[in-house]
Order: sequence, then C-alpha cells, then structure tokens
Amino acid sequence: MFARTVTLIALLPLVQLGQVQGKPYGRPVSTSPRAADATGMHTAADAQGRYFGTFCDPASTYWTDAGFMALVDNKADVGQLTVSNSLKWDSTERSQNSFTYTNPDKLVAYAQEHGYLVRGHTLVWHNQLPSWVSSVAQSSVASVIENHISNVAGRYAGQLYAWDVVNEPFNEDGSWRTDPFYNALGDSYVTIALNAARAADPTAKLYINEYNVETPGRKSSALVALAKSLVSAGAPLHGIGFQCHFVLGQSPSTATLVSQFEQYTSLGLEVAITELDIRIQQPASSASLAQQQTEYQNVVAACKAVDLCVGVTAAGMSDKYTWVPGTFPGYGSPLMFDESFNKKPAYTGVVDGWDA
Ligand code: 9MR
Repeated sequence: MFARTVTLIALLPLVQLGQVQGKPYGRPVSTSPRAADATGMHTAADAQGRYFGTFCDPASTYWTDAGFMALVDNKADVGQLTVSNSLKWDSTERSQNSFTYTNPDKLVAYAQEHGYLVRGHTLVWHNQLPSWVSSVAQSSVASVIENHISNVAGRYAGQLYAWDVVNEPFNEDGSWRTDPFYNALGDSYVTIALNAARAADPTAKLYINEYNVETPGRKSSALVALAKSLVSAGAPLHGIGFQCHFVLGQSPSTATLVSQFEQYTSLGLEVAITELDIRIQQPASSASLAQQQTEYQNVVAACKAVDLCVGVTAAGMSDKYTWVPGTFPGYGSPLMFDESFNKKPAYTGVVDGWDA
C-alpha cells in the first residue's frame, strides 16, 4: 500500500496529466486494439484509451482505513480520482476570501506521486455552500464567483484533468435552479464561471456535471440546449459529466445512454460518467447482485461505445463507504466491492463493460 504521506512535490506546470502519462484522454480514441488480459477495472478501461476511477477524499474516514485504501491504491482498478467533498465551496472558502486547501493538497499530491488523473469537483454548486454566499449583494455575485474560482482552480492549475465547473444547474422539470448565482445573474453565471476557470487553469477540461440527464426528458433537453448555446457562443466548455446515480432495475440501456452522450459529442464535446453507483433495495440478494452486474456492464459499455466518452468514475469503491443509505433509506449495496472489500459481481460487470 502506498504511504500517503504528503510528499512535497514541485508544482511543476504539467500538461494535462493524461498527456503527461501518454494517454489520449480527452480526445477521440479509435477502436484501439484491446490489450490482452486487461483484468482490472482501470486496465480494461486503459486498453480502450479511457480511465476508470473513483470518488476519494482525505477528509473521509476511509482515508485511514487500510483495507479500503488498498482498493484505491490498486492501479489495475483505479486510474483516476475525484475529490468528493474537499474542493466544494463549504470546504475551500468557508468564510469570504479565506481559503483552505489541506485535504485537496493531500489528494493531489498523492495522485501526482502515484500517477492518477484528478477531476476537481466542484466550483459552483447550489449545495454545500457556506451561508455567507447567500448574503452577498447581487451586484457582487459575479466577482465573488470569479474570486473563488481564480483562487481554487488557480491553485491546481496544470494538475487536474478536468473541473466540474458548474454542478447540477437544473431542476427536474428543466427549469433553472434558483440559487444565489442564478438569482443574481440569470444563466450568465455559467459563462462567467467557465471563463473564470479557463483564466485560472488553461489546461484543465471544463465540464458541466448533472444527474438525471441519462434518459430523455425536460432536464436532459435543458442541458442539451445550454450546451448548444455555450458551444455556439464559443464559451470554454469541453465536456458534460453524467453523474449516473441509478436505482437497480431503472438504469438506462446501453443504447439510451449512447444516444444521450451523442447529443453532446455531436457538438464536439467530450462526456464522462462522473459518479456511477447503482443502488439496490435492501436486503440485497444473489439475484439483485447479478442484475447489478448486468447494469454496471451496460453503463460502462455505453462509455466504451462512444469515442468521446473519456472515462467512468464510480461514486466510491466499497459498500462500506457510500452516501446512499443516508440519503435513500432502505437502499444500499451500490458499488463494486462489498463492506468487507470483497469483489462483487458488479466488479466483473465493469471489466466486461470495457471488454465487450
Ligand atoms: O459523495 C458526497 C457525500 O460525501 C456528501 O456528503 C454529499 C453531500 O451532498 O455529496 C456527495 O456527493 C454529491 C456530489 O457532490 C454531487 N452529486 C450528488 C452526490 C451525492 O449527494
């Protein structure tokens, strides 16, 4: 297991980590020949020129759980990490213009030392916002966004593969969330945030990240319209993140997901699956775990089928550490390893999704 001491690493200006590692992430990959014996979740992805990764955060109790971190340390299964909480506004700028980076620094240093791609999550989101942001005069909201992004994205310039610049802008009916950003600036806050992120970090891919846009509907249509508008205006938008938080039995087919992805890749944008989990009504059974394997395979196969789908990030590795039961009572078992860190059938589903 890697020692996770924070190693002082010169913050050398890095070209995108993917290119530094010689991987073609972020650009169309041809039907690259499949590597022989790609057995891990990331080795199978890498054989297709993509990545497989997971949410990970030093602020979480699992960071000192050796059994769990052995899963993250296994480069055959994990090639990318997303900071799941410590880069959110309530962690980085808890009070105005006072910034804290202890845990993101630790994660980025660990990733650089051991060769993981890193996704930053997230710069502008209605949730996990410190209360002071809601008290900012509307005339100052743009400068508050720009200052936040300049500081946070600027600190990691050249070190991240991508940022979720804007997270979850829409309501389920496709209307805009009425958060402090939209209330002050209308939909222009998105362009303001993207431009600020581009200025702060010229190399990271800039994403809008959303959930419940994996099937056709008003929310999906709203996001497609936003993407088209931003692309036609020349805004620095590079990708769309599909969170993919699914309920067993209700996850989309491979064909449906491919169609949803292609609404963006047809605009020249890349896509990524950014928070994949498939929750099961408890207690899980051998039948539901087998179905979960099939659904994981279907979802990963959709990414593989779309050249501009650059990778899949799961919302964790083990059922021991997941947000699901606390948010969806009666549901659990959403991930690829069980609570004792044993592989579940879902693990095989991921590998087979890349190898299909
Ligand atoms: O994984 C995150 C969990 O640790 C937090 O407690 C939770 C707070 O809302 O947020 C989880 O991640 C969210 C992500 O940032 C955005 N998509 C929805 C995820 C679940 O809420």
